[in-house]
Amino acid sequence: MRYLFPSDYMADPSAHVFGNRLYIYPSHDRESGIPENDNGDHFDMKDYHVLCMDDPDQPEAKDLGKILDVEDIPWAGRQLWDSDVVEKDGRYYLIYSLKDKNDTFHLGVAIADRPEGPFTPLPDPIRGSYSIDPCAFKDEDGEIYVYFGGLWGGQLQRYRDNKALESAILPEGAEPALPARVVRMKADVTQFAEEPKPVIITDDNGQPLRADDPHRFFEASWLHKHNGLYYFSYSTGDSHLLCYATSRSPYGPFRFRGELLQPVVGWTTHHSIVEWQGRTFLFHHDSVPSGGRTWLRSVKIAELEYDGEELRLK
Ligand code: FUB
Repeated sequence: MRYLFPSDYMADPSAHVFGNRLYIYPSHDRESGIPENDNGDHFDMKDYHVLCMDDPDQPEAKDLGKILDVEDIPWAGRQLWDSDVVEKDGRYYLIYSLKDKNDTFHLGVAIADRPEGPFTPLPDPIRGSYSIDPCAFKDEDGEIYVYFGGLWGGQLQRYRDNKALESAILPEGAEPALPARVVRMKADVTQFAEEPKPVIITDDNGQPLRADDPHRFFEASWLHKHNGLYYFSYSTGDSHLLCYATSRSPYGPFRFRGELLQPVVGWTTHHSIVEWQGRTFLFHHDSVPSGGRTWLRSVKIAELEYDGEELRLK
């Protein structure tokens, strides 16, 4: 494991290979002076940059500069959190998390003709979108699915059946854990094509993971496909693990398979997984370089390997 961009704080790295290059779309952490709280107000990011690499073994990633600023987004309130980019027909769609002027998270879309941007934001958030942490996955048949959701500051507990609740409900104990959501995108990649569905993660007996299971979903969805199998990976939040689960369908249900990463320094753990030049890489972050300040994180790379269907750090 090594740090990829020591000269600035970046987090939540979403990596993709477009052409011969690997692009990393991170959150751009900064010191805003807002005190740390469970609402995540201290994660007060204002813009996105894109990093790139031409070789997996190069010592550092290169910053290609700013690709979107919160001031250019008409519906913006505050806090640009995790994002992801998907390519379709030669155009690039940045799907991002942002609070509106009522302090409610939604997902937005910004479009570019090149992976390095600049990205032009659409005037409104995606209709029916809520919560945070979009992962945009393009399947082999060209369909694009977005996986999203995050608890606590990510506001997922404020929704049931895609409708806002009057007050938040967090399942407890033996109740089924709150699931991430998956939704297929319309052909123009700007709106949902259907109602989001729950991403159910089960144990070996087919039972949904319980709310008190340390392996239950919290935030940071990622989806990749290997040998026809869909791998859904995610952060467990307050138990600080990165875990994965597999399915034969992009909609799941996904069977819990194991832990990918043990807790890192810093409260959050977040990642992406990408196959590049015949190898598989984990991009993630920790807060070691900032001395443990959870809101000032640094991007890292590690190599993964398969053992049959199982995935683990190399
Ligand atoms: O970067 C802000 C938030 O922290 C992300 O959206 C979460 O996944 C966590 O990493």
